[in-house]
Amino acid sequence: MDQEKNSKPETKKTEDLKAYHKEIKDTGMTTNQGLKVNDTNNSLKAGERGATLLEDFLLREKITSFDHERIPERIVHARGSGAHGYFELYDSIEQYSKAGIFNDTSRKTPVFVRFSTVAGSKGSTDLARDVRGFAVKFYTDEGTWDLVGNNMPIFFIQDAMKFPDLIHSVKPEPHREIPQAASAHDTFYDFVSHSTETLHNQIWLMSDRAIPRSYRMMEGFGIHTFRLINKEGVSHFVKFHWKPKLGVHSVLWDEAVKISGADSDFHRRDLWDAIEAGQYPEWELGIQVVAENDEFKFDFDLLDPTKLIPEELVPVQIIGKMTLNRNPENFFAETEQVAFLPGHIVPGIDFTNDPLLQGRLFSYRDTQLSRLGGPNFHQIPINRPVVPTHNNQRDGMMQTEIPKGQTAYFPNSISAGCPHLAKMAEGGFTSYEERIDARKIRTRSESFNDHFSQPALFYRSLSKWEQQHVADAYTFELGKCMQQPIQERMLWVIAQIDEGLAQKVAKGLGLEVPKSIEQPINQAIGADADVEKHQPPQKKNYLDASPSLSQANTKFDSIATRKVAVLVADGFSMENFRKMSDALTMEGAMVKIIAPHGGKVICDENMEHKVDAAILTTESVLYDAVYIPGGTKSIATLKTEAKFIKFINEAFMHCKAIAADAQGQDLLDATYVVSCKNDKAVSINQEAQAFIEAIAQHRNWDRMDEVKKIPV
Ligand code: HDD
Repeated sequence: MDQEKNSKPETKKTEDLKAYHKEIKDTGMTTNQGLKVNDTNNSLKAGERGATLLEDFLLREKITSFDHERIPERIVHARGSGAHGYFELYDSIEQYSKAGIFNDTSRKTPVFVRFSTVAGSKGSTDLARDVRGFAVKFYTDEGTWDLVGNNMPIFFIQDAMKFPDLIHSVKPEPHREIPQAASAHDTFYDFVSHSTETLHNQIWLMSDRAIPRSYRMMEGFGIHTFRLINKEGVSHFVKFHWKPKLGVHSVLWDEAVKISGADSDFHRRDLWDAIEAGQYPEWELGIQVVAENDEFKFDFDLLDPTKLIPEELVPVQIIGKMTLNRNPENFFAETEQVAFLPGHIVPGIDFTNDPLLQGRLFSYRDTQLSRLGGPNFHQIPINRPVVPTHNNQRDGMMQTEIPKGQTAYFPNSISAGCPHLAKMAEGGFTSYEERIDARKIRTRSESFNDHFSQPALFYRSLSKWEQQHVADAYTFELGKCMQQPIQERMLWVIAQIDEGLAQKVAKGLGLEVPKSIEQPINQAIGADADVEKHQPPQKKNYLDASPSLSQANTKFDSIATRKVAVLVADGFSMENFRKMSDALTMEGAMVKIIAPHGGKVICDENMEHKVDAAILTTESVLYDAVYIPGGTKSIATLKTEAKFIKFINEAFMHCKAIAADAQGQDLLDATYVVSCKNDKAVSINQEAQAFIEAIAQHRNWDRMDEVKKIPV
């Protein structure tokens, strides 16, 4: 891996991008016209203290360029981070799809991936409680395929027509532009409580999935049911899943709030650092396949994007792996300008009539026109396919190509019919010929009407600690609502998911769960209000629980890339530190030295060690575990610094693994750890292995009730 890391691994796409790289090394400064510049600090003036002259083209070029540096941020998913990588197929799935990417196991298909939050602006915190975008651009040999998904397997609404309402409700309220990057406010819950189709995604939003530990530890989902089309033209329904090799892990809300202050770029930095360190993030691609004939065998509609297919009903088949191995050269040129369109598909993949997907097929192209300035956004280097493109589309803002020849129409004879059409056998795209016998009608299918069964399935499938987090999240979010009728309406809808959950939240809010919904609300929003229409007399229970929905059943087999804070001062035990540090780094963990000051710290073998962070500049929430090596002098110093005590207490409160050597125990005795010495994730004077296993478990949730007493 090291060799690969040093040489900065290339894909066909990163090779292609090199043609556009601009090295600014050993070069003099010029204007955009190539004129050598010898002063970029002073404008041209009429006399030393005189007015600046209009003639000053150097000033004008520099300032106008600066004035126009910004492009409109994405209306949603404005905050994001990207990386390059590649996708490899394990086994051909030609029985389902004729797509080259799904047939040819020898290919390394280049990808560019952008992760994002949804609601916040470009500069908002990474740790907002939010859905995360998971958009993958595959540069395939048959053209570009974009799988534009999220880290949750379902969406808030069933029809694209409602998207502007959903987004307007969650964005900062229009009169005072508050709150930033937060769903915890009246307008969002006003909308949610009136549109019960949102409840499934809403309860996922209240779960730990909304506060990931890392982009590298999230699942991704294509959400919609798509089609796979094989060589015979047979269609199968498919749902796409990304499964992270590191498992699915989250932070606690208390951490999220504090990380937002300590390092609001936490996820961006984490992704960048992991790739720079050669710890390449990996996900496996899985598919759930349903034969056309089985379309109606489920208790929900496959075209309804607010429903998932439980993995226990249709298992996920793992078909390949994506590796991210290269950071972008330039954030704006690549991550900001990348344009994902769900309408970018390749032969072998096709759409279904999911009404949310259908609307997206329009929206994404449309948004790039204003975001990237015109119809030629596909010519921006990051958006260019790795295969040549030829057609008769011409001109427009920022045309950077020079199409040669006399013709720009089809059919033509002047250019010998070029560009000619590809026959299907030559890979020409043909849409799946779906039989349709329909009336033109503006309505929602009855089969989409069950809004409560799957949120209830999700909640039932969570572990005790996950359920507690959901209750806490609802209490927090609704507690931030100012209007009691909205809070009560939400309590009523939550009660339709789970009565016990509603009671817990109501207690936290100091309210009662209403027995019914107030009439005036329904009148105000019309007779067709979802709240009335979609109350099923009984929730369907086609599965008691779906274990795959719970993070308690994720992978706990690795500590790779976990950050371990080592708390030291001068005189710390080098022998103990070396043993532990070697064991941790062998397993791929990142060991960070935290000391009372920056610069260097000296161990008991009189060696200098570089300090990674002075205690004043860092916070416990930025690490996964804490280790305290012995050394009498070191421990004595740490004990006198209140922030080290707070650091340990916080890690303990957040249920993290803590290890100390015999003398380190002295320091732990000054913390709340003293009250839980038998805790399975506290290892005192034990072999490194015990600590490693505790870190791999991510958290010790058994501690959850006990640590609530800690006043940090
Ligand atoms: Fe969307 C961006 C994911 C529904 C309209 N969306 C955007 C991005 C992701 C998603 C990951 C960011 C892409 C990037 O990194 O550049 N969106 C989804 C998913 C949806 C979904 C998983 C439902 C399953 N979106 C959706 C609907 C509409 C949009 C129904 C409109 C009708 N989405 C947009 C957009 C954005 C966008 C306004 C903003 C920037 C962009 O497209 O390029 O067009």
